[in-house]
Amino acid sequence: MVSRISNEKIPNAARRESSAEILAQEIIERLTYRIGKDPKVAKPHDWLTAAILVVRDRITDNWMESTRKAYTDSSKRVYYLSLEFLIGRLMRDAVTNIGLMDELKEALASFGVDIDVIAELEPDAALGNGGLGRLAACFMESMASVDIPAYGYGIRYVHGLFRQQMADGWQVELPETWLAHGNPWEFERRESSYEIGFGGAVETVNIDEELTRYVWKPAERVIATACDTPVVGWRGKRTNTLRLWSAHPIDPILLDAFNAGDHIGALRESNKAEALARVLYPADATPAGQELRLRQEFFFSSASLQDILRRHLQQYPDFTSLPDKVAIQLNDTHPAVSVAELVRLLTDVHGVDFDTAWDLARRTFSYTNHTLLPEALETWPVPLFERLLPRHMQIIYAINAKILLEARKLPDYSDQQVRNISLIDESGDRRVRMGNLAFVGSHSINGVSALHTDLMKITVFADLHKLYPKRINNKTNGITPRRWLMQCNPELFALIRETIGDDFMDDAEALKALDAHADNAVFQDRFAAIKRDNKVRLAQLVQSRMGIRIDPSAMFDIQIKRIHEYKRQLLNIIEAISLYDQIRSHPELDWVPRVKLFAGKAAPSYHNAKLIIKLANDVARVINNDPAVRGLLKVVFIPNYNVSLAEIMVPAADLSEQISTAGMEASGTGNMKFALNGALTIGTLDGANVEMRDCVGEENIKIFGMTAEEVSNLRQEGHEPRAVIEASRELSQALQAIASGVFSPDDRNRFSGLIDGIYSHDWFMVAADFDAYAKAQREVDAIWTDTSQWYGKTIRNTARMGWFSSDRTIRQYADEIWRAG
Ligand code: B1N
Repeated sequence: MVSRISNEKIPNAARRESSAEILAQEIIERLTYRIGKDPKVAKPHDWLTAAILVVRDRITDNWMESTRKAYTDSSKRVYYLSLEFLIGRLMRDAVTNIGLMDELKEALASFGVDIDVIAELEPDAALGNGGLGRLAACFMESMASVDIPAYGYGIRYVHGLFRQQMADGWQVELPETWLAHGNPWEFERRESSYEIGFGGAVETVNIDEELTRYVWKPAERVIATACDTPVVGWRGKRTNTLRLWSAHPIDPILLDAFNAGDHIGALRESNKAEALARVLYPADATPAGQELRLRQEFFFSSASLQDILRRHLQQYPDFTSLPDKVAIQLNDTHPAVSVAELVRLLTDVHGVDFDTAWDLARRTFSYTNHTLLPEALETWPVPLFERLLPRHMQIIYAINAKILLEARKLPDYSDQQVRNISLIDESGDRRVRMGNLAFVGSHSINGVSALHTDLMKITVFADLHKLYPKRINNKTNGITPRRWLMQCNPELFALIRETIGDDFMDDAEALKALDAHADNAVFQDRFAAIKRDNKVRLAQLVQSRMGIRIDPSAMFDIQIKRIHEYKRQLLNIIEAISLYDQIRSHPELDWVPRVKLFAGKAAPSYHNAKLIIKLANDVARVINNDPAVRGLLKVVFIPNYNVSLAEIMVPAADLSEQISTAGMEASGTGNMKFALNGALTIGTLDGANVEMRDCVGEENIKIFGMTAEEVSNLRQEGHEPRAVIEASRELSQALQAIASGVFSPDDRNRFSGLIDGIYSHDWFMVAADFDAYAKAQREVDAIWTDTSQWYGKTIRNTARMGWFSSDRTIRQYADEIWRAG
């Protein structure tokens, strides 16, 4: 095992006395008095819990200090509202950040406990679906690391994202139970509880001629209770709070009903309340439009805002200073109902007049858009919205009236444009447009990559952009280099440190210094040896989990992300089939041995995505059992992709697949993780790939395929995929093989829907981009064959990816949007 980051090398002034012996004593103390276990009979889980309690207690002083300081300095606080936080395991993160890894390891070893073994027992907190949720987690770590007083607000789901199992190659979803052994990280805050209402009616009280007050009388009420997890920044500089809400009934049991013998009915309220925080919607950029989802959105928005206003009033006399002391970032439209809720709380509860409340709200909120996919843009049927949130519906109408009036004043604004910016979509059954609500309620609207931001201005928000031309701005996503380099790739981290010193640990852009070593043969050998070790580790995982042997000297070609048609796993699979055909036709040629690895979950209701998983597994079975390509090609779909699996797969990749249809992936963040860990990217000019090319240099990334503009033009002109397919022998053969049941002899028509889609409309440009992709893959093979060229490029990727640190992203948010920190 490589030495992890040690204490003496990472000074931490605020740290207590912390030799291994002292930590060992503390562990025994927690084991005995908090867990109630005799060390002689303690199970691995007990040791993990004891270790976490020690770490947590160590963080707590700093946590209180951070909270106090924000108060005494009257600092502006940042609130990140997100329905998802995909945090993964926390122990390694916390321990590295406070610089206690070596001591903790030694302390546990003195009891015969291996830290790597117990660390694996920590459940992966999967309170998110994919990129959006993982970004929120990276941001939490970076906000603490760059010393910004911040709170994350979300829901404490009892069940996070489902566990994926394969049954005969099909995805099967099983419930995930991350809380089964309790959660030693969190503190329940019973005193921070708020009532959340639903339904009912609005009463009007006429105070005088001029003034009317509105009182919402909800029909249902539940209690939101806070649960806090500390988030410690790099070098323990600051510790922020992730505050997740759980839901409880006001009356745990309806005694009247119980006494009347209705034992089930007595619990109905309780079950209904607890359903709110029961499960994460497994939708990633796919529609989740059900009533429970809107309830979840309002539940956590309202609880968070009540908490924010309470904290503000504790410190300041009134709300005039709200925008100066509070910045609320809306992570996509999921918390957009907050705009109406803040106006309601300020007016109806705190007596602020409507215009002032609206002005305060707009100066306090900012909104991040994460997707342009029309099916992912949230809208709610007006009748549902009105029934669940009658007062909010009134407020939305009032806001809409203001906005539409403003728009009408623009001279060259058409009726159609006015209809487009309305908060109500009237084109069919009337719906509330959450994107427009978030936009008009915010002073800043940002996209997550340069291309995505440009596209926002000419697509979904074109007409709002015209009305408010200064509001849209870009904040290209980032990743935390602590988790995605230091922790997941300790050997590479140690090599970099030895080669260029420690500066990059506090400023990822200092990785640039590695550039000077990119062509050095000795350095290349060491870099390559580390990559190999990481590949061996992944190969062992594949062998032990799936019984499949893969050769670490082959090129590891990896695509890991949610399964979605626009991400084009299908393009990758079809290319694998085509390669398989070519190897069999020309066994005499020098093929580069490849292992194509996939992992990712499909939304349970997304038919085609599930079919793509089945196809990957069917193709894998045929290829992996064919002696003709033995040693040259393997295809593996690893089940149950999650953050912990990513931490093993990312450092083991030679080739990173970032091949979405241009214009459809808002940013991507996996792309950044791979390149930072020394993989070559094969990708389209989509999302942040564009900026990655600018940073690493176009000779160090393999870009192929149509641009976003070309995609848009071709769609407008009318794409004729059939002609394209007929012109490509490789593509037609691969498609015919799938369509004729070569990979599904038990059900020949299994994939006809998928293939028909490509022939008939090819919306995702799989056919249109196929030849360019296949050619790019063969060019990648050629680079691979020249080892020094390969490592020259991949080392330069590591060296030049520093800008994609989420510390940089967060500094930009802080300087340009929040004006905090
Ligand atoms: O957000 C990531 C981006 O890097 C990805 O490109 C983008 O696809 C992802 C509804 C979403 N966009 N939209 C979602 C998630 C859950 C849900 O219920 C939409 N996720 C993204 C970070 O910016």
